[in-house]
Amino acid sequence: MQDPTARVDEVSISRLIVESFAADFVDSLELDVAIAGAGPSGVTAARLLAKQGLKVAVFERHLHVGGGMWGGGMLLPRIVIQEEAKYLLEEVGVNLKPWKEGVYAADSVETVAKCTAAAIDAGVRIWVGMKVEDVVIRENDRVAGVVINWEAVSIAGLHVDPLALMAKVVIDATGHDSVVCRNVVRKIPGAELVSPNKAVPGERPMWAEKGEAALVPNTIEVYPGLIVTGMAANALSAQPRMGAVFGGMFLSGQRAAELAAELVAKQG
Ligand code: 48F
Repeated sequence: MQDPTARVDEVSISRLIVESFAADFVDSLELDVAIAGAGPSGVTAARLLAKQGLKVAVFERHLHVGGGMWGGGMLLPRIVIQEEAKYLLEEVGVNLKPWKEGVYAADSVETVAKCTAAAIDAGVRIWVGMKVEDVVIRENDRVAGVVINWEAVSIAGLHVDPLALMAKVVIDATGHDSVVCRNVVRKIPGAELVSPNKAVPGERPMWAEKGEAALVPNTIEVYPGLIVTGMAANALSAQPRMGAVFGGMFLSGQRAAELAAELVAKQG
């Protein structure tokens, strides 16, 4: 019998990696929906859109997905989920432990793993180590895609031009920093987001219940072609942070998916 290790010489390993990456990445250059950030809101939006047959990719600047979920509350790996969001976790197989009426505990590692796996199984491509650094615009300054670069390039401070790809809709799921929205405000003169002073005011101090309640109503098309979800939505509307309670993040991701699907359908 042939030695199976004989097939994996250095050149064939390198060729497989480059060719396999190139084929999948080229397929991500024209998307229905591009999502910046692989936290709970971004991954949930991605999964629900891909389930409807839309072509979706998530760009995550870190090498790991999951955003703020891993560390639970102060490194204790548990997150809190409310009744309203329970089904979004149960449908991906997360085990929820009832704590008191309408409130559940979830293992943060299990939640990240299962939400991510379900998104990939639904057809989402997740590109890690890639940072969304800008948007592409078209007529009337409509957001029409994203500009990406390696996060490692930013860390090294190298002057390297980015790549860009087109998307019918872009979702800012970058969490507290609202990176995509900030770029739009900074670069498009007169760009008017939800905030009355046209800026991104950032989140307010903690008020768990108020912050949670604000997440879904603040999940909107904030600029033509750009939807904001998760903590980015609260930061844009100067709403409070909420700590390790996550139901609102998953529900905001679901709302972002509904809005994005409507926008994609309008564009045909
Ligand atoms: O922060 P994050 O988990 O965002 P989220 O979905 O959820 C917020 C909660 O985790 C938590 C909270 C709950 O109480 O307040 O913070 O709103 O995930 C955001 C992801 O976006 C990535 C970042 O590394 C993280 O994984 N990210 C940030 N900037 C960029 C980015 C960027 N420019 N390009 C790509 N990814």
